[in-house]
Amino acid sequence: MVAVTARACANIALVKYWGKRDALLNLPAAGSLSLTLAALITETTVELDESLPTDEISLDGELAPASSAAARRVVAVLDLVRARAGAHTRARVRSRNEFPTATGLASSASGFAALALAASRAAGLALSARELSILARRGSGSAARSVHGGFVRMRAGAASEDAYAEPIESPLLPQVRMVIAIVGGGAPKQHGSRDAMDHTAATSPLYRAWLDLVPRDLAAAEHALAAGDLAALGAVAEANALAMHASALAARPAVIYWQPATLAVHARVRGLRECGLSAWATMDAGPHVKVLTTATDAPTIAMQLRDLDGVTAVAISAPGPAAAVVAPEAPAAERP
Ligand code: 2P0
Repeated sequence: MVAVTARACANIALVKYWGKRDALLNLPAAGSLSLTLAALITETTVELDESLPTDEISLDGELAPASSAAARRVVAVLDLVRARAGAHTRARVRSRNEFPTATGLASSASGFAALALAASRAAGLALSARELSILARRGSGSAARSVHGGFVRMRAGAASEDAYAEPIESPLLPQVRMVIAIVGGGAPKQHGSRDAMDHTAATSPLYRAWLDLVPRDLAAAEHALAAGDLAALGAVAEANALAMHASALAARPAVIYWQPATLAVHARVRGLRECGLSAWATMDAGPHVKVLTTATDAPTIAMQLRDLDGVTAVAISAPGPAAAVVAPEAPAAERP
């Protein structure tokens, strides 16, 4: 029996991934750009066991029924690993989220990045970072980015082998923080991101405009990262998130993630910015708001958001590291 444990951090996109061009290979319709977050960690152990008749998957301490969508997605990644390794052994998978706030943030990004790393190592594969990112992408598009730490660019690519993520260096990295405001107590969301992005792509009259916008926002964000211009990066991130939500709002029927407190957080962020703080809001497929800021301003922003009705938890995260194997420990000679 071989058991490998890996850890990966979730990430927040500053230029969003919203729509696929190939569902089977999980190829994104466009590139994206993100920040990996130290506070949102998934730890996953994959143990290959000859005696198991089927894969056994436990998520946050609960066994996932084999017929569940979550289990089927995990098994699909395990099958890719087995095919590549020429193996047939079934796996026991235990995955646990270490998120500071009450639910509502469970991340397929950190989950599938940790799974891809733990499963490939347990099967004896030593994948390159690029191969690992491609494997993680097959589980979840955003997971391709969580293979790396810091700022990350996801390439849409022309084919499956060049749709992968890679780190981007920026002088902004040491100073950036993300304040995460949980809205609505972390209740399960009404529209899963996968279905919502497919529905938006299929029905929203604004989807074409979204696809036209992404390359421009990616170029602006990369320019801001290279120049160390947090205000420019924040402006692109906030506008890009609003454009993604505009496309979802225009879908028929509409995909609406906004709650009253979501708007209240946005208004407070704009107000704090007018007072001279560094603060730009972004949102994913849910009512929560994440605020891009600096280490200096993060405590003030967190305090200001905690006050708002409907905000049930607030956490501050620093940039996070790349996905890594934590057990078994690498021999000293192989450690970085
Ligand atoms: C992102 N989201 O870029 C965007 C913004 C949600 C909103 O990536 O179908 O769970 O598994 O490839 O990665 C969420 O989409 O979608 C996501 P799948 P995923 O972070």
